[in-house]
Amino acid sequence: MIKKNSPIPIYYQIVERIQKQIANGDLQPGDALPSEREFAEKYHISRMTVRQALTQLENDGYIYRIRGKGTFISEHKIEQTLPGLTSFTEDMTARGLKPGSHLLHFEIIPATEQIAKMLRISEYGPVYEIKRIRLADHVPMALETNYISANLIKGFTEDIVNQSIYAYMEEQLGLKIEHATQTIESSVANETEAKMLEIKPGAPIMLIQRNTFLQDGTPVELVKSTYRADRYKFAIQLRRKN
Ligand code: 16G
Repeated sequence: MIKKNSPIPIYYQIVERIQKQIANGDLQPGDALPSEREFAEKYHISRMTVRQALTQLENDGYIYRIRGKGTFISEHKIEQTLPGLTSFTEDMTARGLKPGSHLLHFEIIPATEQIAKMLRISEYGPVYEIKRIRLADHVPMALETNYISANLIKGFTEDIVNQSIYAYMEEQLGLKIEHATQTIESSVANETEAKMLEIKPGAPIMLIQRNTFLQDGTPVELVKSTYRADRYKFAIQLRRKN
């Protein structure tokens, strides 16, 4: 119940109440919330207070509004725990989602100066350029472009790269993928990205670049990914030095 004389602001009590209902499954993705007026009448509070609560929930990604239709509960964000060096296939499987890919492009190209430098191969050396839409339960989550030395990784086919690249490298080639450096930047989707990710142009995305290395230090991949910011979040473990 809403406590009017609590030191916790009323709008915040509403925020927490809705968050709790989402967490325990009483509110499911796609469920409609009552209108501002209905909320205000139900709890005997002002519409301003309701609006403040809904704005916070919207900014934090718990709900979204469609003009003329109402307010709805968002899909849960998929959390990827850093620093676990996991593959997309592992990430989705761990969450009970069906991983999938839609292969957009698969070609061996000559390495540009930058790619050659990152992969520590000679300029114009053969690299696979693999572009995939990554899906979770058939919903697009990310657009991913991998650059991988074709002299290092032999035998990629369209079939293989349409599944798990990491599984092939580890299970079929016996390679030990060990560490990676990764940067994450925020951005907005352009027309092409929006179309492929089934979001609106201008919607928030996360640009992720990963350089992955084998146990012996050999760079194995350079990956550029575009993740939907409405469906993905990254958790980072921090430890204070002592
Ligand atoms: C993840 C990695 C990507 C890697 C891919 C392999 C991020 C940001 N990127 O998407 O670097 O190439 O997994 O996935 O996490 P796969 O084994 O399912 O092909």
